Amino acid sequence: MNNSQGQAYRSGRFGVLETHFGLQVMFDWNSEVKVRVPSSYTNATCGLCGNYNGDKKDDLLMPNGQKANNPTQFGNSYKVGDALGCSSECKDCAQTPPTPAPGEKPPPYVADCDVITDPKGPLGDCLGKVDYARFHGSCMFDIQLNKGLQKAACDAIAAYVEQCQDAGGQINTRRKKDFCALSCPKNSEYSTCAPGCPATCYSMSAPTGCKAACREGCQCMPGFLLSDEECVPIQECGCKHENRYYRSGQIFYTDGDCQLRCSCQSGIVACQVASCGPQEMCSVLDGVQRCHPKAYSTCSVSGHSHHLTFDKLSYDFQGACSYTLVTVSNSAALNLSWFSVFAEKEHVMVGKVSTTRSITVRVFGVSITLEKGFPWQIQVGNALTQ
Ligand SMILES: [Ca+2]
Repeated sequence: MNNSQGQAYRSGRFGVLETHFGLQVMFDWNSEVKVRVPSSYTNATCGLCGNYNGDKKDDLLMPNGQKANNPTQFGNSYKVGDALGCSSECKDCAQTPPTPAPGEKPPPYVADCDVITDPKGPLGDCLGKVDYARFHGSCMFDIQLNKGLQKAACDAIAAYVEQCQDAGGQINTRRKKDFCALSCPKNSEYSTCAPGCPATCYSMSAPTGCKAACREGCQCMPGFLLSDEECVPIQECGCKHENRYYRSGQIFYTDGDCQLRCSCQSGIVACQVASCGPQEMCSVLDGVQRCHPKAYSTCSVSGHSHHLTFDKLSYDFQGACSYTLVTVSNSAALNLSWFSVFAEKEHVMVGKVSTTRSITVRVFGVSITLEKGFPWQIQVGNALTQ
């Protein structure tokens, strides 16, 4: 995928793939997936995300056009392949966390949460500033629910650290290679106290008068600046045009009715005459004026396989194979770009529930994969990139 076809970027805890025709796929490398399509795809999709025709009652249609009797039959009808250990149903579907019997000792791994309550530990300064008991309680709950999975404790501790830093608390290095290690995106590095308002390509320095508390997290390495969400070498910063910042490669319009299409290339803005498509309108969205689809709809899969279709039907499907989340059913007739989004799911918690293991997007003849366990990495074809 080249710059004019779309882009991949990081947004908070999500990796985002976005194409020029408005498809947006987000994955948190863990369990949450969001697929957003523009309204031009109305009545032109099929898959676990439904047919996007505005009616949630007919979303459980199988590829043969028949209505499925239940979500399991529906889910299986979009199965595209078998993964290792793949099975279509859970043995004993239950969603509740384990509760220890009265008098039973908690398992030893709950000690991962003790960094929260340790007055001599790296978070000792937080004790008097934040309701530490509440955070310690949710940390213990989460790690038990996940049967000792360290990441559950790490997420709970990160939430505690965030509150603590907001309250003016100071933390010392607490992440180690074997405990809650954090991998930072390209050109950035971990800091216990990264600037709350970092320097960007637009400002070239931290905004003056910024009082935001510093944050544990990733910060751009020396010589790099934030260009939107990405750390880029200073010389690869985008363009400043009429007091606005545009990323290198970004397309935008500066007139009121999108008749002048501009792009930022190597710090230089070039413009040409243009107009919006029939399903689009010229408007300002997220601070940028350009041709936008008249509407969007988002389908999601979250947590333990809770599905929500484009038409807002919600259902649970615990299959653990590969499935088509969405593909274009009518691309030639409506002159739409073709794409497909596949999810590979796996069983967790002794097969009781399933969760998303990887997401693959096929578009413009390439296959792009985001896989759990490889945070901040994206596989394009056979090549792994950051
Ligand atoms: Ca529908």
